[in-house]
Amino acid sequence: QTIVRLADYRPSDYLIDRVDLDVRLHPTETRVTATLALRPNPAGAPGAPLILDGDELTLLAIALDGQPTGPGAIEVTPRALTLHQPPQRPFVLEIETQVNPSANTKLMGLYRSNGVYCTQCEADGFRRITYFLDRPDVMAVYTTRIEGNREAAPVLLGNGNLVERGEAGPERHYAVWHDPHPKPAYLFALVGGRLGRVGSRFTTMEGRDVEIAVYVEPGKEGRADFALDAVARSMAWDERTFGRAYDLDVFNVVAVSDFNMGAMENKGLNIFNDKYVLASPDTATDADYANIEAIIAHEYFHNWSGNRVTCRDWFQLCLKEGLTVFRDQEFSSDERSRPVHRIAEVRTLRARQFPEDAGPLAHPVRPQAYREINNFYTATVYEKGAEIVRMLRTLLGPETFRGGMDRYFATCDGKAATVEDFLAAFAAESGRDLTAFSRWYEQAGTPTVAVSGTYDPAAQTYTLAFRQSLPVVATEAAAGAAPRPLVIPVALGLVAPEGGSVEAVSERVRDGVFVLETAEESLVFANVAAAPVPSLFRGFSAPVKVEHALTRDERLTLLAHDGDAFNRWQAAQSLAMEVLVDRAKAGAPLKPETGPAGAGLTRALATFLDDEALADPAFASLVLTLPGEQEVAQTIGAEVDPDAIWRARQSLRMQLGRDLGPRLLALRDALAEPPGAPFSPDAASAGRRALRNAALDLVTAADPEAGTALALAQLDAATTMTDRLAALATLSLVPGEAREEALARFGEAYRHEPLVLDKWFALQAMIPEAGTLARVRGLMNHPAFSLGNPNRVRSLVASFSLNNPTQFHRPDGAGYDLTAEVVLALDGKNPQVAARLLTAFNTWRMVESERRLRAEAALRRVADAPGLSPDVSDIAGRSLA
Ligand code: B3K
Ligand code: ZN
Repeated sequence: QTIVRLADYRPSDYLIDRVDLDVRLHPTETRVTATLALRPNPAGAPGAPLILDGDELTLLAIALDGQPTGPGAIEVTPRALTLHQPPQRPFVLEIETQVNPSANTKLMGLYRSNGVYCTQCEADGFRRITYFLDRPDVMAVYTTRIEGNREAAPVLLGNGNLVERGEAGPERHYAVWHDPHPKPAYLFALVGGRLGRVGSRFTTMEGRDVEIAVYVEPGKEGRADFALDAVARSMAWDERTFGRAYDLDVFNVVAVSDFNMGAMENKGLNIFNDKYVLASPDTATDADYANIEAIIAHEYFHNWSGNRVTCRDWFQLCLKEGLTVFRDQEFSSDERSRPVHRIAEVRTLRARQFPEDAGPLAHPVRPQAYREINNFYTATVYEKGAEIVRMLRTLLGPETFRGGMDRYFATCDGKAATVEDFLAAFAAESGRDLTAFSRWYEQAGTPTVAVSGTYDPAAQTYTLAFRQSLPVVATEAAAGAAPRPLVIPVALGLVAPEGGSVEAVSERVRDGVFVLETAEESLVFANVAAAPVPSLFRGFSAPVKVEHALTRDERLTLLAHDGDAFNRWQAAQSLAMEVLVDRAKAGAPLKPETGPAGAGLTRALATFLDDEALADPAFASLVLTLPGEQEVAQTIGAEVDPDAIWRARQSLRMQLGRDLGPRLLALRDALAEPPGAPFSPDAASAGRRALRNAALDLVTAADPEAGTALALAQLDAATTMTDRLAALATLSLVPGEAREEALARFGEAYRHEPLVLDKWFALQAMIPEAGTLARVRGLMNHPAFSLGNPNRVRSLVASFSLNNPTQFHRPDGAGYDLTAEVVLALDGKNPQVAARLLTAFNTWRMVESERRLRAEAALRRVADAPGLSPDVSDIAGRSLA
């Protein structure tokens, strides 16, 4: 397996200006005729052979400028078609290939999902449709003629605008689509199938009348309205917020049920995992609605950040992904609650990206080398990439940031750009040197910032001393190079011990932000009348771990009085974390404890609930949610015992449920929906449901019997999937007949709803009990389960391996074995999904030694298996390195 390095980038020797595709859809013998208008690239090597990428293609015919190629002129290998002496002037290659969409279980290239023909080309799937220069810096104008059976594929969709359609014989018809915007091959898409449609129109700020449509499985049109509306809201938001308008006459979204990831931003034809399109109150939870809105927005926003400005090479992936995640996060914050959304973002970052950055798969936001690019669609590239963009805005201020974005779009429109191009736009706009800032893209690992505060009553000064340290991460390209200090924006404020903010000044603080640029720095505030409590990294202003010596009382002050909602939540989290880490390290048996730490936290939460829960239930539900098991494991860092963490967390939940019980029950009543109230997925309604269900969860932890009764009643009365699933989740944690019956009834009721069964699979896979392993094995034989469908694998197996720490890390190693077994069984079918599942082993070095040995053995078994895909062998190799 060859390694690709950023340092080796060279422009393509040839360019392709126009692509005419003629695709004749057939279940097993689809024929593709590609007419490519090529020319030598002035920036390439003159006279070089033309090497077109290909993968699992059957070559039927090839012609150069209308003539058959002479003997020896071309050479075909499994992964390439080489033209040895291409003309050194513009020329046309016509290539006819055949592919088998029904046999395509990798779900890359052209495949069939439930009978629907669809494509996935990012990162390198276009080469599975035709021979091509399959790299993002080769951009062409595409015209696609799609022909298919009228019965089986009445709907034929392509990129761009529809220019022609008609009959093609007795049973067949065709459609011609033209996309005027030059694009890389990874943005190509087509769809052919029997699909239902909902549509609307949107007039852009430039006066363009756009037809928007969402295509779904026939009969499910009613579940597509929310996604359709989210498209229009995304279009309006991007105009308002970034001045970006849509640039084609149609915007189509198609939902398919077999999809390797969430969705794909193909130009004018976004293809989605149906999980992120279909929603109805009866089948989708509030979290589903929020995800749908966010992913619709994300893919739509790519139209500018990704499509109009694309990436020069795959090392620049964060250029489109980090930026677009930042944009979708801003959208959700504007459409919903900003502080609540920020907390959700940080929870994801800490649960997914921090472990990645601390484990064997750590890599810089812009990697310097890869073996399999599909393994780099990671939390680091996406989520940490978004944090870098957010820091840039914090450093430059919102106006300059917006100016920089405008400049980036203006200078890079129609180009395949780099991270350097992106930063250059902001440097030019702000007049600042962003060289040191750019290290965020190059250095892997989560920085730690240690802060200590000293008050000098005589001088009336308050000093904050900062020290940043970066882990040394050995990556493929930079083996253990010493990390250099990062530019870290610290949004901060000082809080008076009795509440209220301290108006202290320091010339190093501008608009509430101090910029830490060196390894160690001190910040002095003058005229401080009494010792304040520092509120640091407000809004989580940098993706770092903070070590500061705040006392418990100081944190309680922040929880009660900080003007920054994020840091109020953070104060509660850090109080809880301290208790959890202490208890986990002590390995205490399971009982609700009444230590002073626990009691202090409970009292503070009681006051908080009394004063504020009804005013902002969504925020309150987050304050009540303890740090997750993975986060506790990260904080402990080494020799982790997942069972001890679970017990610690469970004991604190029991304690909170017991001490806050009456309040929590009162809140449930106060927040009950009036009977017959219409459903709304909006953030406020969702927040009320979230707090009611968080209360149910804690009450049940303390009193399983009473909780079971409440949950059963809720299950019966529920009018939303959110409430029904929350009740079932609560029941799933209480062993016994009630649970088994409720699970059986739910499974029966939704047996024809795969997306709902996914939730049912996931719940059962996450039960923290030894019986879960057998349960998961059993469910793998359920008629609705299939290794061929990525959603099923993710909901059942990945939920077990990635979201059930005690059972994945079973002391006997059986959780590791199951995961390894499924990875190997899946690898031959769908390497991308198999590789993703294998990342569950990311934390294997952190667990205590007996588990570690078993995890390593399972990983080795995978690594040593014959005939591994590049995807799985890359993850296995790096995990063991
Ligand atoms: N760009 C796609 C991800 C493609 C993943 C390829 N393995 C979806 C997105 O981030 O919008
Ligand atoms: Zn994306």
